[in-house]
Amino acid sequence: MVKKNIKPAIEPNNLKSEQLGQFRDDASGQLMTTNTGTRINDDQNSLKAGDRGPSLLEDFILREKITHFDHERIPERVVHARGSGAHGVFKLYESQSAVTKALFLNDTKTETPVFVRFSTVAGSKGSTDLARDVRGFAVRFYTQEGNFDLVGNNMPVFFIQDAIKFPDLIHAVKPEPDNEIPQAASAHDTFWDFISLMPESAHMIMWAMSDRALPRSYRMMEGFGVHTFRFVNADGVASFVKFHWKPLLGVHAVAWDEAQNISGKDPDFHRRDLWDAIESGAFPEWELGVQIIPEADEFKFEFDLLDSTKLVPEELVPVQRIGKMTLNRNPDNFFAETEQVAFHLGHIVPGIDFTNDPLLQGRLFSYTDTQLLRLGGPNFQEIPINRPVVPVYNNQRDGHMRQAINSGKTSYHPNSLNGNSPDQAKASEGGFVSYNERIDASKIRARSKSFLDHFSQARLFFNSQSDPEKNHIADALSFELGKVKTIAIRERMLGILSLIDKSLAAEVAYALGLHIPIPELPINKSIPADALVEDYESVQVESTLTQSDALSMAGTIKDSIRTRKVAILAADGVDEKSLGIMKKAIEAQGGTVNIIAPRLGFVTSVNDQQIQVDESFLTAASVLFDAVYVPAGANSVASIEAEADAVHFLNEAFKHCKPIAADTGAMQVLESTYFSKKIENDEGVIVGISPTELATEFIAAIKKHRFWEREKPRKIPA
Ligand code: HDD
Repeated sequence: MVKKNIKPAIEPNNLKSEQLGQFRDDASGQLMTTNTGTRINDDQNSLKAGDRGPSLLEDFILREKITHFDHERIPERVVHARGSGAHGVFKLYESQSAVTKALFLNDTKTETPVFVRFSTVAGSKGSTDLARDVRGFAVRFYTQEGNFDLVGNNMPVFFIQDAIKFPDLIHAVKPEPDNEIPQAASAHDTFWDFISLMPESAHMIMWAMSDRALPRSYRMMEGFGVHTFRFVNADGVASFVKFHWKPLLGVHAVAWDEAQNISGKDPDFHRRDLWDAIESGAFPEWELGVQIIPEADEFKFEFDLLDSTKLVPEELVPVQRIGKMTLNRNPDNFFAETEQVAFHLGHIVPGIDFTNDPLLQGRLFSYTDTQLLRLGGPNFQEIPINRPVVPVYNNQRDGHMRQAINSGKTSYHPNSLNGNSPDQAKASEGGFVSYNERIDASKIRARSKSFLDHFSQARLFFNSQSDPEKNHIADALSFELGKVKTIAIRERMLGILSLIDKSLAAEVAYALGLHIPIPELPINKSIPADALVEDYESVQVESTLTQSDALSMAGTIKDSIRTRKVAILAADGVDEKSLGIMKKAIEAQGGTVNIIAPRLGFVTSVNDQQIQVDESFLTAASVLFDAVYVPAGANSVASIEAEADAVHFLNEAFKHCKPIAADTGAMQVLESTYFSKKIENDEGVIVGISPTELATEFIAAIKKHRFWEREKPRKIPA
């Protein structure tokens, strides 16, 4: 009888995120050594033949140091190269055992450690955070049954339906190959050339041109698993599932003009925001939501659940919030953790399974393949950030940089020399059993006809937007297509837009000075060589749902000013009471206040108090803040008014629709702005009331985030 040697699964409550930190190294108070542990006596000088002589090859310290330095870089990710990570925990509200047997979704007592990496898609590793782009939202759950990676985005749909088009999409959006221009931007010919020939991207383009592509913060974005996945319960019953992340701070955006300015003033804006929030203890939180669709309902919808260019409207299948993720610890080392983390949709646990979505299926190949190049070999799972918190036993051996010292003689299965260990786990022992899906089909290279309606959900999205959001989409398209040099591409895009919404197409055509051509269906030049055009003619479906509130950001949570940044403009002679009341009121509600003055150091108040300055007008910019306040104090007010950068600060904040408040004694500053005549009618400019009332009203305004109605009302040409 062969002896089984199966180690018990780790006890849920022993799962600690510190387990991931067992490799952490702290050099504080230590002496310097070489990599082989020899203590270094002189790290300032290379070994030479005489103090003015040539360096010697013998210098093992110099050679080791330079060699390591020469190899410091690894290839950046081919997409999502720019990112920021954080550790945290996931806590389940209620057992989901009815739909999935995944233990981390059954056990409400365990806090499952997570590591999250947010990213942009198109730009290089050092590019700006504020590009108009999709944001990656990749979450690793270190569960008691192994790692589960939910590698999603902040938009619920994707540009393409089949993974075979992914290299084309990315080649088109990346900087153009001849001159490597532009960095981190889709506003160029090759991107729109491709998109204008790919009507399946129409829905995603609406999202990418919307304010969702310009998040105020990673902490204020939704996340989506995008594909339809499968849940399987202990009885083997499967249902379809869509994953959502709902931020507790609501979903908020910046203005496009603002985004472009932030890219200059602070290209690390989102990275800094995430880092600072966690350091200050204002831990970002999201609820995990699921839309569950019984298998029997697979064909109940007007779209195909396997088509990643479609979402399941929340009105049709409500999102149930099943748990909460809290990000509570910054990485110790960017490279070791954020850069080396290797996400993969194929990192999955029993109770969760794939569907036949052709985009998902292709991804299942791509991620491991990409890690082999990026991380240099097959042992990347041994890197601390990639290790599961449960033990790993198999017969995989050797390879570059192998860390494990596998003992014993056997590295094969079956074996008798080691009691047949490690042995396979039965389903009852937690072994992963793929869902037993019946497939009866011909081998065929084709796209299902159920994938061919490309416009109804693009229209649903557009129709669900508030007026300011619609205007922003029209502006974004006018900007992006305005940067496209080839007129035929602009025109082809107008044709596509006219199939989504005629008024949108008309507004963009007006901005571009073009007429809308009659779109020819299929616009898709990418149809297979021998395909019948009729087969590919877009199947025009009119969605029965004409509007979905969940698709607009207008109705999002606006109930708190927690972690919002308020600028107070001050100079010598500031009235400390007028400044202090506001500062205290904002901080009491979790907002942060920065005093901005003509120079760094201190300002002296009207009663000779020294007030610390956080930033000068030289280092600060209104685009880095959510709101602005000008306190009273005759000399301070006069200096601010005379400071061109201060007046610009206010003008820009107004242009970007931010709340602005001024003490009655500071009105003269607002009178020097371009918006002085509009103050009376503007809900977001708070003036003319007592300091305490002012604070209350200002805080209420900050909660609303933006006063978009301030923007010019549009007249869309007929
Ligand atoms: Fe992907 C990275 C999300 C389609 C191939 N992808 C990557 C990351 C995210 C996504 C968030 C960054 C992970 C991290 O932070 O390290 N990708 C998506 C989503 C998609 C999608 C939501 C569609 C629904 N991706 C997609 C396709 C392919 C890839 C169709 C290839 C066939 N993605 C990759 C990749 C990357 C990657 C090349 C680059 C670095 C990496 O994987 O680790 O394998």
